[in-house]
Amino acid sequence: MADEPKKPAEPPAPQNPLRERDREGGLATRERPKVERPARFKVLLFNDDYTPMEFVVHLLENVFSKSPSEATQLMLQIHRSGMGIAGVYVLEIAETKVATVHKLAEERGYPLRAGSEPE
Ligand code: TYC
Repeated sequence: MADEPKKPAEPPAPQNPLRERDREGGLATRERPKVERPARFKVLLFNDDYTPMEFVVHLLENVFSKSPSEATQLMLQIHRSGMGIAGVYVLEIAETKVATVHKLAEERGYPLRAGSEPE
């Protein structure tokens, strides 16, 4: 066998790509994993001529967690202007609130309408 020149030993391969990236990035420059804030949706309540004011106040207190005075003021704002924002939520919660309003109103025979739209 001919004498081959000895190659210097290769450094061990990185055990996994993550560790290699950590070493290169260093603590100060490491990327922060981006966590998106989930989209938010306004739940709107619409005025009508038939739903009793007390029922709307009751919903605003019990479905939308308003205080009695907030609920009364918001109901009057909807009554006067035609529409108001009952709350702002992530999509699934907003849709559930809308469905709850429609269910409770329909149970009483009231035509109250709610809807949701992106903030
Ligand atoms: N306009 C209704 C009335 O006079 C009260 C009302 C307020 C209804 C707000 C719906 O979203 C509403 N009885």
